[in-house]
Amino acid sequence: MGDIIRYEVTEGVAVLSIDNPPVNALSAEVRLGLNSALDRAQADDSVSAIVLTAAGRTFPAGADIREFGKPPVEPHLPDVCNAIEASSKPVVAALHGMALGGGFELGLASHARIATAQSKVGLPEIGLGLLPGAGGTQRLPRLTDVSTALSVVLTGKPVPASVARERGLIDAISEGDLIADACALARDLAGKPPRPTRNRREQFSDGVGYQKAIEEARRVHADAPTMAAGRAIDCLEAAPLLPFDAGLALERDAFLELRDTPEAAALRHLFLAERLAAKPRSGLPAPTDLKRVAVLGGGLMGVGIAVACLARGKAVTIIEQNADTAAKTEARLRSVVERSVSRKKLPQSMLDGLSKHSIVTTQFGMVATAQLVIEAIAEDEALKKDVFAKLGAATSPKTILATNTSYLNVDMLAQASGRPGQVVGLHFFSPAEVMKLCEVVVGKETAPEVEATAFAFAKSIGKVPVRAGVCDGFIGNRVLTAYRTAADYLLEDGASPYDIDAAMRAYGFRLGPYQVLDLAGLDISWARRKRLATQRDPEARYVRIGDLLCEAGRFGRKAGAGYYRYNADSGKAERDREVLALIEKERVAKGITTQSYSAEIIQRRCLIAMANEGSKLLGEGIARSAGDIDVVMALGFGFPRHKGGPLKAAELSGLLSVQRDLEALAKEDAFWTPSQTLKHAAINGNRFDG
Ligand code: 3H9
Repeated sequence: MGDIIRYEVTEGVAVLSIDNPPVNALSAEVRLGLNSALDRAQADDSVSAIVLTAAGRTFPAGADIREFGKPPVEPHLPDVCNAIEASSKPVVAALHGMALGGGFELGLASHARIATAQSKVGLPEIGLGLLPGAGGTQRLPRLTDVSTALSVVLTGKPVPASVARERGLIDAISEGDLIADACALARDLAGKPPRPTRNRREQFSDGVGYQKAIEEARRVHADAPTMAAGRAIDCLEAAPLLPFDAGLALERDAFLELRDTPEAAALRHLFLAERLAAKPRSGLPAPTDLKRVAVLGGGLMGVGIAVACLARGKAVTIIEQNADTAAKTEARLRSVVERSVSRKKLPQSMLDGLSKHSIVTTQFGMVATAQLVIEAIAEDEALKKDVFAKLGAATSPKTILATNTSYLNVDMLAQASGRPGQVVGLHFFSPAEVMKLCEVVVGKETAPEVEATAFAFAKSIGKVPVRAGVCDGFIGNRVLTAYRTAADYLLEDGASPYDIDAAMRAYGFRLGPYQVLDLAGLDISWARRKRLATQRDPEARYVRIGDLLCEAGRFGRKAGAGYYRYNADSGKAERDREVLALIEKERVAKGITTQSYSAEIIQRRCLIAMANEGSKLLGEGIARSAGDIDVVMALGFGFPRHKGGPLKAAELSGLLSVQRDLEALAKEDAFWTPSQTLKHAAINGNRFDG
């Protein structure tokens, strides 16, 4: 037995401590070590009870996710759990930190569970397209009521210790020394007959009520994006009906089936990719801890950024142009903070002491007091250049100057500041106090310490930073533009906006591309198209339908009409014949012979357009990895998580087939020309990511 499991006996209790940083994931080595330690404790005559605990910041946070793509190695986690439960000496699980997934299942198999007051327990497997596969679906409903069991398994949300105690998920809370309290509990149990969880049936006394709850859960989760919810409900349903070991076998089969689905592979990919994306490049200097932030411009975006900073204890100054806009910004700030307090994202004390933590001012010179200035003014090139020149003059050489631009050239703004090394892009997504994504746009001259600090800052305010190079639209908006182009081609060639939206919703997006455009306002993308008109290749295909709608005053939801018409009373989006007529007129004018497209073709065209653009970003060095692009699209643009992001989805569908589809389409239009990066990955049979 190596150091991965520490074994110590104190006053007749063997304390088994798992030591596998960072989160004590239950790798093959840990499972093997646990089995041997349990055997040793059984054979040790000086031991009358066992405490199972873990070193470091947390009790195991689950099975080792990195092992799931590989062939399973014995002993399997369900066997370790069974060995704990079968121990003739009582086992007490001492939980701290986040006892999740397989970690909590070790606890459920133990004879008692005690936890620190700050800890949480839970079964988050659903978020990985899985179900608890080490007895969780059979043991949990034996310890708690059926609705709690369903909620823990189907929401995957960790439960705070106090609630877990109330609901029977744990037996006691330790307010003092967790291990000492666990040992005392273990000694107490040593004199009593063992009470394995598998033998408990008191939660099953109301069979009809149990079944009703199961049926209701089945109804609510009928449209769940993966099979995991349905399978988990099947297993929970079986718990009172099948002998325990048969229930375990059912759960194991379902777990293995789910583990091998593309959805689980996609969700696992995103879990790991989000963590990889957030790591800055190796070799960067240590970051500076930024505590004082100035936000330039208190529009919706600026205020959202300010609130995200306030939520993580930064002192924030918002700079406004004049007294009138400052008053509006102050009101907006208060209302966003109020909303965050009501959603329990901020404490009431933040609202009560808002003026202590934040200042809204019209004095531009206040930027000098900040370590980081984030520019969040209107997307106007001349205005931003002017502001960066002023910022360069008004701040110290150490101040970091960030722009929240969505499209503009960060290098150009950096030059305007006169201090290009200090300039970086921090591209937030609206509403910035909620959305987790932040593209960190590193310019040609951005200093390494500025890059490192920008990453650390984004993480410190709860965002997932993703590194992007400078180009029009960075990662997310470049891929989005390709998605919209593919959709527009389909639109002009015969599909209706309603068909396209429905197809993409069926794929898993919450809203289709035209619903999103209507929501954002069609005038925004129109203005950008007009700005870029002179740079457009005159030979390239150009779909004018969006422009024609704008010319007709149809700016989207805010104007009551866009691709949809919005019911004046209910605000409901309705299909509009006028739009269909406008599109048809355009097709006739261009001499297009229309075709009909199935939902599958619409989904495929949109996916391969996004994947192709993503692989161009890789080839150009704008994105660091395919995983980074997937993270941007999933966190910032609603790409369905269970598909893993455009590049993972393309990889799962076979890169060679994506390559062939693109080549066939490229015969008609150069937009579809496959990127070299994709070509090489496809030809070599490589995957984008490991
Ligand atoms: C399961 O248990 C199946 C069983 O039912 C049945 C089996 C038969 N494995 O998130 P962080 C790494 S399924 C491997 O940045 P935080 C993570 O990649 C599992 N690695 O920290 C990162 O590595 P690195 C069910 C894992 O403080 C580092 O730990 N469990 C695992 O923000 C720090 O992670 C879950 O789904 C893992 N299971 O959050 C829980 N977990 O430093 C998944 C983490 O190299 N984990 N890592 O980048 C979490 O939710 C969060 O990590 C946690 C900590 C809340 C624990």
